[in-house]
Amino acid sequence: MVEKKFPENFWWGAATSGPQCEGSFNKKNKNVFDYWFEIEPEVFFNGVGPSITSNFYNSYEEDIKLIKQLGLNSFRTSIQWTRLIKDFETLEVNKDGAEFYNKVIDECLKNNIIPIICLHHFDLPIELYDKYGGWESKFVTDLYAGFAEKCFELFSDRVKHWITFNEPIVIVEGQYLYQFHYPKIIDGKKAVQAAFNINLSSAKAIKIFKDKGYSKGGKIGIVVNLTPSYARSNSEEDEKASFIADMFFNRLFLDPAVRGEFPKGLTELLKEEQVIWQGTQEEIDIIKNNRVDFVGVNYYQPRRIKAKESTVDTSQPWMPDKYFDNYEMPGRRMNIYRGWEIYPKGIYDIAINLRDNYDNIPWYISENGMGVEGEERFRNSEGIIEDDYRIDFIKEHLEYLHKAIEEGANCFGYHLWTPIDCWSWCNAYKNRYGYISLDLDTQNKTIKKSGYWMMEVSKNNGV
Ligand code: BGP
Repeated sequence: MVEKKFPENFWWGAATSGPQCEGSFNKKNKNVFDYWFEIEPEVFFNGVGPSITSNFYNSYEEDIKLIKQLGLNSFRTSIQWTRLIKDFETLEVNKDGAEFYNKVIDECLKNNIIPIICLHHFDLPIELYDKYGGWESKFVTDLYAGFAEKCFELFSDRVKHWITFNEPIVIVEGQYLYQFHYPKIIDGKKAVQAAFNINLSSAKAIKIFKDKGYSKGGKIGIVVNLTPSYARSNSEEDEKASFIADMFFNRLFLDPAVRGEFPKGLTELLKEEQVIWQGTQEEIDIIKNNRVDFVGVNYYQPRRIKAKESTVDTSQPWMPDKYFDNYEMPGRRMNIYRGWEIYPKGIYDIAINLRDNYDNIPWYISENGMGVEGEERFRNSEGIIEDDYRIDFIKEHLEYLHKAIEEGANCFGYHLWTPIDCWSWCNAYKNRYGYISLDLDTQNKTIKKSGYWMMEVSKNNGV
């Protein structure tokens, strides 16, 4: 029995990215991960790099058919800057790259699947880091805008939903704070400048999209990973710490994208610390005047925060962690494979926050999911992986999402990460997320129990 119906035309879908499903196969230029694997392969789980990943480059037709078979009506992937563009400054296009993305888009449309195309999924060209310092550089914001324009020019006759960046705060955290993306720098001031420049890049792409008429019949948004910030207690100190963490990790991108401005409290704090970004009035106006049409929200885990207890080493460069400590709440429910807390109510809290504080902007869940190691042990005699834990995980999140929609949240879809098991950066193929399993040796793809379950959910438009 279907107890919870979702709105008409709800997006049932799944998301992946170019670097993670098609990898570097037949690519002429390298991104930061391609390069990092070349110099430090041992960092990547079992030494598996981005060369073929899930073979989407060669098997996109079969893969899109499988996605169709799940009953999904929408699919997000990304265009790799390093695949499409041969020369980042003249914007000379690599013909193979353009042809590949044309075929992927056409195949989606042939199968009645809405393609949602992202322009940046952690995949900065290494050349732009080496020459200009990557996101630290204003010049790179123009190169990115040029790349975005090229994508609109080539594909916007068919692609009607664009995403400027996936999880921009993760780029900042990974590259400049916590060392999980190359170049693994620890430098809060550079992190802050990169955050400003990525916001500016996104706004520049939106400006081109709107000014040059690509927005006719199309929409553009950003995907942010929101980690609702929960204070350990309602003491003033814990609440303040949690408020600051929220400004840095959530609102640093959400606010400029939707409201056109940075949170005041955050800019004041960064000024006081003398780590505020360099930004001209003209740049601030570009951000202000070029906001997103919709938001994609990736939700995996909450952020639990307590007032700072450890001492801050003032001889070290400034870090946002100066104001808070992470809090390990006793009894929290964990996904032990990924080390992330499972907290389905977080999705409800996000929905209500967007409803009440962000003008109820249209949004969708662009990623949610559960990465599990060693799923082969759950394969039954008929060859199907019985991933009941994933079904439970999705169901619980959908229930909270449904409740929020009933209460007026403007959510128009739910995408799982990911349709087919794909490459997880440094974790490579350790944890599997898909509705469809991948045998890495044979590249065989088989639908999991959760995939069969999703067929019913999408058919019934509800759980
Ligand atoms: C998000 C990213 C995805 C994906 C997912 C799962 O942060 O947008 O690219 O990888 O998380 O995380 P992971 O692969 O690190 O387990």
